[in-house]
Amino acid sequence: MTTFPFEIKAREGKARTGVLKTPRGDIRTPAFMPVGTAGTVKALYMDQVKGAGADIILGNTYHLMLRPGAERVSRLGGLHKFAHWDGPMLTDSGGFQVWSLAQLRKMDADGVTFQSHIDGSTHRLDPARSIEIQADLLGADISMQLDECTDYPCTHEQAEESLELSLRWGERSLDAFGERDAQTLFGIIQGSNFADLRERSAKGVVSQGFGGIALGGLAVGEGHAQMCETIDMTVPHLPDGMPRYVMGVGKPIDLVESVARGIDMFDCVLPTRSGRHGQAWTWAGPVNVKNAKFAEDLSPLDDAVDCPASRDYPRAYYHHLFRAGEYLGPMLLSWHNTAFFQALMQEIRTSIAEGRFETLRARLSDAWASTKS
Ligand code: PRF
Repeated sequence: MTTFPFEIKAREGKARTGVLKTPRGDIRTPAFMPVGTAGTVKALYMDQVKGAGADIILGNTYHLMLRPGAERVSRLGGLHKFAHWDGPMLTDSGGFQVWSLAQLRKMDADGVTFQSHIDGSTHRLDPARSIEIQADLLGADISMQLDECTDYPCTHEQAEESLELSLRWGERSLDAFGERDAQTLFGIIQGSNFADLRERSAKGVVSQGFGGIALGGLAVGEGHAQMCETIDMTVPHLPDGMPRYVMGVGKPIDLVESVARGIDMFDCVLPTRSGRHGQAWTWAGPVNVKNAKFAEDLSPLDDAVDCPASRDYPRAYYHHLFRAGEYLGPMLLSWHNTAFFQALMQEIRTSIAEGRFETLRARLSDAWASTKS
C-alpha cells in the first residue's frame, strides 16, 4: 500500500501537528475537510474554500454514483476537474450514506442493495465497486474502505457482527485497490462504544495494512462525552506514525477534544449546513443570526476571523438576509463558518507547535461549554 509521508512536527500531550504529503499537495494536520458531497461544497466557490485555508475536501461515492453517475464523472475528466478542485480529495465509501439516506437497504455478506433517495432506483455497492468508483472513476487521492456504520445504540453482539463484516470488507477493499502510485486507502474502525470491540477492530484494521486509519461509528447520537471515551479506548491501539481520522465530526468543541486525544483529521457538514440555517460558529460560541436581538446590531459576526464574511458584514445584515430568505444569507454564512473552522484548525496547529494547546483547550472549553451535548 502506498502510504503518503506523514511528518509529525510537534506534540503536546497526545495532540500532534504535522503534514500529510500527497502528490496533489500537503495537508496540514490536524485538518478539517469541508464536505463537498455532490461535487460542490454547498453555496461556496472552490476559491473561497481554498482561501478559507482548506487543504483537502471530501466527496461522496453515494451521491455521485446516483447523480450524475460515477462513469459520467470519469468521462468528464474525474472529480477534481469536474468540481474545479485541484488539491487533495478524500472520498467516503458510501456505506454510511446508504445507512443514513437510502430507502429500503438490504445488507448481505458481500455488499448492500438500496434504493436511491432521489428517484427510488435500485443500486448496489460492494467493496470492489466502491473502490472502482472512488479510486478509478472519481479519482480520489484518499479512498475509504466500504464499512457498515453500526446502529447506535446496539447490543455487544450486534456491534461485534457489524465490525467483523467491516473487517472482511476492509480486506476486499484492499484487494480491489491493489498497488497504486499516487493514491491511498484508509481503513475504518467500528465497534460502537464497547472497549473490547474497539480494540479488536483497531488491531484488525491496523494489521490489514491501510495507508491511514479512520474511526467510524462516532457522532451517531452518543453525545460528546461518550464520543471522547470511545476515542480514548481506541487511540492506544493505533500506530503513532499513521494519520488518524474521525469521520463526520464535528462541533468545534468536538474537534478540540478529539485533537487532545490524538486525532489528525476530521470532516463534517456542520459549517455549511449551519450556514444554510442561520447558525454562525464563532470564537465566542454559536450565534443564531435570525434572533431578533440582531436586527440593528452593527457588529461583525467575528472580526477575529480573517474572512470578508466574518468581518465586513454586520449581524443586522445577516439577520435581514435570513429573515428575507435571500440566497446571499446561506452563501455568506457558509463562507464565514468554513473560514471559522479553518481558523480554529490553524490556531490548534499553531498552539501545539508553540506548546500552548492546553491553554487554548481550557479557554475554548469554558467558552463553548454549552455546546457539549
Ligand atoms: N463510516 C463511513 N463514513 C462515515 C461514518 C462511518 O462510520 C460516519 C460516522 N459518523 C460519518 N461518515 N464510511
